[in-house]
Amino acid sequence: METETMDASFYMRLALQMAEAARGQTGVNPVVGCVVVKQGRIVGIGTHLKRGTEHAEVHAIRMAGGEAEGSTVYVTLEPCSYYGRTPPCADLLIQSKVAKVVVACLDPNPQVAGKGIEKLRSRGIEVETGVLQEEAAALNEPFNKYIVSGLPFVTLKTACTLDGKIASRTGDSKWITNEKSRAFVHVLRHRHQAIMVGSGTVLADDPSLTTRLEVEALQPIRIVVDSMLRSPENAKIFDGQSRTIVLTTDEAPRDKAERLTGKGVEVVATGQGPHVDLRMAMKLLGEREIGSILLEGGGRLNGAMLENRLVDVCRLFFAPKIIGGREAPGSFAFEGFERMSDALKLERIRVESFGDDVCITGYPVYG
Ligand code: AOF
Ligand code: ZN
Repeated sequence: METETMDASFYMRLALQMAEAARGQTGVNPVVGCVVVKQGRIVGIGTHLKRGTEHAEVHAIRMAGGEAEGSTVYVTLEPCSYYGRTPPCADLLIQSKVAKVVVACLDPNPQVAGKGIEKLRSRGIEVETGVLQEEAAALNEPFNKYIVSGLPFVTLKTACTLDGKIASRTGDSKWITNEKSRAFVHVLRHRHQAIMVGSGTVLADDPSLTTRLEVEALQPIRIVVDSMLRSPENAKIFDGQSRTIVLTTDEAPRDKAERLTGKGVEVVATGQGPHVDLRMAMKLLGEREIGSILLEGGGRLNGAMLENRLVDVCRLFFAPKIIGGREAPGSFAFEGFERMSDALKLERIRVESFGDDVCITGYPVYG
C-alpha cells in the first residue's frame, strides 16, 4: 500500500490498527493504540492488551525511552487521569516531558471525560483532538455504552433466508449462510465477551458456542436464557470447556439448578418468572463485568430483547435463498406491531457482501 500524504492521521491510523487488532481481549476496558513520534521517526508504539495491565501509552513511552522527551504522542483515546488498576497516563506523559499529544476521541468514562486533556494542557502540553475521532469511537462501542450505563453492549446477529427464515418448516438449518459469512461470525464471537442464546436454540441445535478460527481464538462466556431450565444437562454448552451462565427464574426446578451448579455452571435467577426478566438479566451481567454480548437468537429471544430495547446493533446475514413454509421459524418471533409506521427502524445502515450473502448492519432506533 502506497502512502500519498502524511499528516496526523497517518500516525493515528497506525495507532487505530493496533487498537483494532486487540478487539475482544481487553474485557470491559477499551482498546487503545499509541504511537510516539520524534523528529520524523516513530520511536515507540504500544497497545492496551489486557485489563489490569499497562495502558497503551505506557508501552509506547517505555519503548521510546529517552526519545520521549519533546516527542509527539498519538493516542486513540484521551489519556486517563486517575488511578484505576494502573496509574494515570496523563501523569506519565507529563513526567516524560512530551511536547504534544494528539487524541482521537475523548474517554466517556465519567472519571476521565476531558480531565485527562485538561491535565495535560494545564502543564503546558499542546493537545490536539478529533483526529480520526469517528473511527476511534466506533472501535469502542461496547466500552462506550458499558462505562456510562453498566449494561453490556448487545450485538444481535441472525442468519436467515431472503424470506427471513432461520430454519425450514422441518427445523433444518444447516447451513443457511455460506462459509464466508459463518467464518465472520466466529470473528464476531472472538470480539465479544459473551455469546447468548435461548433454550429453544439449545434444544433444537445443541450448539457448542465456541469460537473456531484458523488461529487461536478467544472463547467467549456462554449465556443461555432458560426460564424453566429446559436445556438438557448433557448439552454441549455444559461441557465445562468455558465459563457458562444460565439465566433463569425462581420457577425453574431447584434440583436441576443444583445439578448444573455442581457441574460448574453459574445459575442466575432473574425474578419470579414465568419469563427471565431480560432487563434485570442485563444488569446482573453488567455487574459480573460482562460488557459485550453477541446475541445469536433464536427468534423468540431476539424479539424479546428488541422489545426490551436491549439490542444496540443488528447484524443481519441474508443468504440468497427462499425456503418458505408458514410454520418455518423466523428471525424475530414477537407479537409485532399493528401498523407499518410503528415498525422498529434501523439507522446508520451498512451493507457488506460475503460471497453471495449480504450482511446488513443497522442500529435500532427506539422511539
Ligand atoms: C488510557 N490508555 O490504554 C486505556 C485507558 O483500571 P485501569 O487502570 O485499566 O483503567 C481503566 C480505565 O482507563 C478505562 O475505564 C478507561 O477509562 C481508561 N482506559 N486509558 O489512557 C489506555 N485502556
Ligand atoms: Zn491510561
